[in-house]
Formats: sequence, structure tokens, C-alpha cells
Amino acid sequence: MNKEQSYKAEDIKILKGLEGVRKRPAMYIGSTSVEGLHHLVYEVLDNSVDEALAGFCTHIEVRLNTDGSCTVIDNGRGIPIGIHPEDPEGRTALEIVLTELHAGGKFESKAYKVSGGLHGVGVSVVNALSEFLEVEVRRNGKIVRQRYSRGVPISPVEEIGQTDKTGTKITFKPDPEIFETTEFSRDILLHRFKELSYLNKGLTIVLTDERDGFREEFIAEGGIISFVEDLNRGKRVINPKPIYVTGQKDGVIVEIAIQYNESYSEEVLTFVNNINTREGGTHLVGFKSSLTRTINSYAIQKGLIKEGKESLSGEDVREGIVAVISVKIPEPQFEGQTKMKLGNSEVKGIVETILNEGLSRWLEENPNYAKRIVEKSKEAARAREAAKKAKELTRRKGILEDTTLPGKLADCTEKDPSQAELFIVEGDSAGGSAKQARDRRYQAVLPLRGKILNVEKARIDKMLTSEEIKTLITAIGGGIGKETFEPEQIRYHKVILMTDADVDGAHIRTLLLTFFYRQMLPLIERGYLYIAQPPLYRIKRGKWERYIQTEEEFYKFLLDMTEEEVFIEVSEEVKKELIKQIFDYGRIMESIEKRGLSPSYMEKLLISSVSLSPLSSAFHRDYQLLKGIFERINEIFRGISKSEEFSYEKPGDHEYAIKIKNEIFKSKSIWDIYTKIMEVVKKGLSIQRYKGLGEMNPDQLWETTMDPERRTLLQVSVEDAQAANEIFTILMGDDVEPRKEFIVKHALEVRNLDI
Ligand code: 0RA
Repeated sequence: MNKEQSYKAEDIKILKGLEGVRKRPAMYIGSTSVEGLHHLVYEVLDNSVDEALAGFCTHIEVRLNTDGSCTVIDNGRGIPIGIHPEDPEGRTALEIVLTELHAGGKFESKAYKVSGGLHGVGVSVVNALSEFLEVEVRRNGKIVRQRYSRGVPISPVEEIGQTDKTGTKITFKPDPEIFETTEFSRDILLHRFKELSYLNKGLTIVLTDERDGFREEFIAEGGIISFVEDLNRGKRVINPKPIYVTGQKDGVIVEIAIQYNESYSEEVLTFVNNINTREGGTHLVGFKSSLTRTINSYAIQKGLIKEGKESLSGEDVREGIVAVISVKIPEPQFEGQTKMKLGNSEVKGIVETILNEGLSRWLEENPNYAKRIVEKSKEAARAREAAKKAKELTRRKGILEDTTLPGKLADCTEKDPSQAELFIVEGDSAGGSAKQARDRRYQAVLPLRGKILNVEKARIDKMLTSEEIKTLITAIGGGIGKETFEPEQIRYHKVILMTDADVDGAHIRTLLLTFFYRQMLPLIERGYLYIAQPPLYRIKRGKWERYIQTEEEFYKFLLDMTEEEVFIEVSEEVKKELIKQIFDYGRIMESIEKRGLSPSYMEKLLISSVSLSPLSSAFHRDYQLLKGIFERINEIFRGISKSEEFSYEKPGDHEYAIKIKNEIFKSKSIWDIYTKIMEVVKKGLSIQRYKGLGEMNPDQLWETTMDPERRTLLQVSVEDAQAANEIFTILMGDDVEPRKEFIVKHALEVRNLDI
């Protein structure tokens, strides 16, 4: 690392305070359970490991202290202790690094940072979530120290001695106000420390547990070679010395170790900047394709297999493999639901190039082991071929026996109804995605052309003539009818309705629920009918991502965000109430705007208290609601401007003022204030609203809606279905009066469904 790259105090960008971290800790460290607790240790440790990656640190010690605190000591460069020249308060870089969120500064992306990786939020987050934290830095010949409580400095940066060493020592005690548990688990930590020592050849990591005197030291002189040997411990290996390939291209460092054993399993661990990429990614793709290609071309070239029909598949060449892939990238992109999948597309080619080269050379230099690996792959190929033939036979038999299952249905392989699921999906495009997304072993998909059902506003008997409803009946397998339905014959014990989150989707859902209620009641009674909960919104901020399922939840989310961003000198309760009122006001205004009335016009009427005559009766209720809110908001603001503590310039008459993200905004219109709040709060967020299931790709659909591990399903009760039946009757029935009433009563709900 040269001079320019080295960190200067003024490089630190001061961003934001840490109140937000304490309010929403999960957003920064994942959770406040055990996992989040240990995350604090990793967060500090990652910074020390970054120093090791940059070549400045060789030794890290972690101590679990008897008072419940944890100490991390490293011999890196030490956090810079100079005064930050642009800081108005003249604070040191040290204090800023410990108290400002994302004070990473310009040294970001200059090295292969772990701390910029997975959660990578910085030591300031650890500070904010600690009852106390003490940092001690050795740098520039000095030892300095500072103490904090819940992120706030409680002592100056003091010089407490002199030294010729460098390094950082951080002691922190997780805040019991934040964490569900504050007791560190040694085993969880040991696992990660061991992994880290393998991934950083020659780095020593020591854990001492002062609670019982335990001590363990990790150092892997062989790096990932030792890692692979360790994973193979106790197994019969083919190549006694792991294949080791390393190289660097376009700033990406690649290290791969491979050792085959005699088993039939496959264990490939992948890491990016020391983070375990459990979901794989481009590095793994590059690895697999290179392994398959290189072994095949070697085998062909040596006459071990014939080109073409004898070629070995990826699975064949990976039978019995144990491998560790470790790449270091300046700016990793993490994808996938758990952010454990590498996205950088350039990495695939880089890994391929490096492995092609290194592996070919190894095969040439180790012909005996190479031959055994090829032989093992050939056996795997033969076994695969035999299994496929057997499967085809049984499948053909199945087709002859059961000709009734319809073409549109993508059935699952599972035949045990208690294990099988059927997704009824609105629309062919979403149906296609669902087919791709599903786990075909136990998930069947039946797309229904919602439009047709909906346009027909079908009567139940008419529904029965629809091809797709016939398909549905055949798929479920128990027939239909009050007397005739046979619940024992049901082929899936989870029948899941998956419709769009809009009016059409709601219609189709009502229709289907009614159908099930009238024709397959026992299916509901047994609890086999479910409604999927696809997300309505996806919100992203940097690496953080969240799916939201309802308008209500989205509204609540924005409200929470606003509470964080708005500063106003009133008690926390009054502020909460004020924001809530402004939100309600804004939402009603948005709703009238959608129905063709301008919010500014409505606001004029409210301000001048003009009677309702200029308004049509359609807006009567809105006016009433708004009036109440309007008066309450004015009352609160009057209270604020009377207050002594009102520190920024007082607003003029009939003017509202609010401070959002350090910016004061004044206006005579609450609607203006509301839109400004929305603008500021949404800034920096990427908000995607899914209009339909079709807008999600198969991966997203799987992650959010279909994966049993992550989805939420609503089980339909008989009462639910009954209600749907009533709605159905009203909507489709011949009686005009109840239909009108219903539409008026539910108009707002329907509006909210389809924004
Ligand atoms: C900011 C800048 C530099 C290093 C660090 C922070 C740093 C943080 C921690 C946390 C634990 N141990 C740490 N070691 C270093 C770069 C310093 C330079 O360029 O000299």
C-alpha cells in the first residue's frame, strides 16, 4: 500500500448519527438474537482481519471477559488518531470512526475488505449497541484511549502512554437493552475463528475465555490447503496432497484447493473476502465449468474416454470432491435472499482462466492421481446412466396408467398427498415463473387464466365448463359436489392460491374461494386450502433489503422511517402523533387525488372552512375526516411555536415548519409538508412495487412466496370461505341493493388494493 492510498483523517466522510442503529438494530446486524450478538464480535474482528489482508496485521486476540464484555486486540496500523481538519468540533478520526455511521472514508475499496462485505457496518455500530466500549490505539508513538457509553463518548481521547508499537484494542459490552441474550457462545466464535485462520494463511487468532480459563490458538501455515485436509480428515483420499491453484487477474485474487476422496459426496466451500458465500455465485460457476472442461479434455487427450458420448458431466467430475475456493475482490456484489451469493460477473471468467491453467498443469504432472480421478468420474457417469434408464421405465409406466392428468398441470414427483403441494397461479406468465421456481419434487403448479374467469364473472355452474376449472378438479382428484366429493382422494394436502395483490387478484381469489366452499368444502374443513402471500413491495437500501406484503405494512414502514428522519422539538409522543396525523392526512389526500380532486383545492376549502357545497357528495366523508385531522395538526403546531425551546427560526403565521434530515422545510400547506416528507424519506431507498406475480423472476418468487422455509401462508378457514361466498353472492347476485351497499362500504379498501 503506497502513500496516497494510506488513510488521511480528512478522508472520513461524516454521515449520520447512531440513534437509528439503536432504534433498528436488526437492520444493521441482522437480528438482536444470539446471531446478532456474535455479529458484534465479527464486526470488530473483520476490521482487524482487513488490516491483515492489507498486510499490516499478523496477530489477533479475542478475549471473553468475566464481566460479559469482549476484547479484540490486533497488531495492525491502529485507527488513525489525528484531528479531523473538517470536523467543526475538531474531533479525532478515532472518535469519528467510533461514532459516525459509515465513517469508512476514502480508503474504501482500496483493499480487499471484509468489513465492507456482508453486513459490513463498521465499529460505530458495535459502539452504538454496547453498554460501554473502550478503545485503545497504539500509533504514532502514542497510546491513546477513549470511552463511550451506548455510542456516546464519555471521556476525551486521552494520551495514556508511549509505545513503539501499533495496533488497536477494543473492549465492548453488548447492551442488554438491545440484545435478547448477552452471553457469548465460545463454540460459535471458535468455528468462525478457525475458518478465518484457514482463509488468511499465517494469521494467528487466539481466543481466551476468561470465564473458565480456556484458550485456543488458530494458525494455518498451509492456509486453505490445511482447510481441505482438515475437511477430509478420516476419509480415504485419492490425491494425498491437495491440488493448489492460485492466481491474480484484474485485481481479483483467486485461491483454490482440491482433494478427492473415495466417497460419493461433494463438498465445495466458497468464500469471498473471507465471507462464506453459502449460496455460491459466479466464482463457483467458474470453478465448476473449468473443472468439467479441464478434466474432460485431459481424459480425451490421454485416450481415457471417447469424445462425445462418453463425456463426463459436472456432477460426475465432482463426485468425491472436497474443495475450498477463496477469492478476494475489491468491490464484491452480494446477491440472493441471504446476501451470500457472489454477483460480480467478471469473476466467473477469471476463476475459469486461472483454474484451467493450474489444473491442466497439475493433471500433467500427476498422471497417476489424474487417472484415478478420471476413473472415479467415469464410474459416476455409468451409475448416473443406469439410474436414468430405471427412472424412464417407471415414468413410461406411469403415463400409460394415468392418462387423466391434464397438460397444463406441472405435477410434482411426490405421490404422498400429505407431502405434496399444489399452487394455483393466476396468469400464464406467473404460472411459468412458478414452474421454474418450484421444487418439482413436491410442488405442483397449475396456471389459471385469471382474465377469463374474471371477465366472465362466472357463475359457479358456468365455471364448471371452463377448461381450466376442469383441470383443477382433475388435479385435486376428489371430484366435486356437496354429496359426492371424496376427501380421501385429494392429491395435495396443501392447495395454495397464488393471485396478484390487486383488484383482479382479489376477485379471482374470491371466486376460487367460493368455488372451493361450494364444491369442495371438506378440503377447507381439513385445513388443506391456503392463500400465498406474495410481497407487494421490495425495498432496498444499499445491501439491505426487505419484502413487504401489505399496504398497511408499507405504510407502517414509511411511518417508522419518518419518525427517524423528522426532528421537531416536542416530546416523543407528540412527535409520533403529529407524524401519524400528517400521514393520515396525506393518505386521504392521495386517495381523493386518485378520484380526480386536487389536494390543493381540498386544502383551500379546509383552510377557509368553506362549507361543503362545492364538493360532490363523493368527497363528503373525506372532507369530514380531513377537517378533524387538519384541526389537530394545527393545534400541535401552535403548541410547538409557543414553545421556548423552538431553536430554529420561528415560522410565520399559518406556516408549518418541520426539520427533516437536517433540512428545515416550511410551508403553508400540510399537503406540501407531507409530500416533502415522502420525498426525503424515500430518497436513498429503492422501492419496487410489484403489480403482479409476473413481475417477479422465478428466484424472487421462490424466495418470497414458495419456499416453505421463508414463505407465509394463510390457512383458509371455513369462516373465511363463507365470507368470500357472501361477497361473491353480493357481487354476482341478482339483488341490486345489497351489491350497491357493498361497493360503497368497501370502496376504500378496493382503492387501496389497486394503487
Ligand atoms: C480506519 C482507517 C484505517 C484503519 C482502521 C480504521 C482500523 C480499524 C480497526 C478496528 C479494529 N482494528 C482496526 N485497525 C484499523 C487505516 C489506517 C492507515 O491507513 O494507517
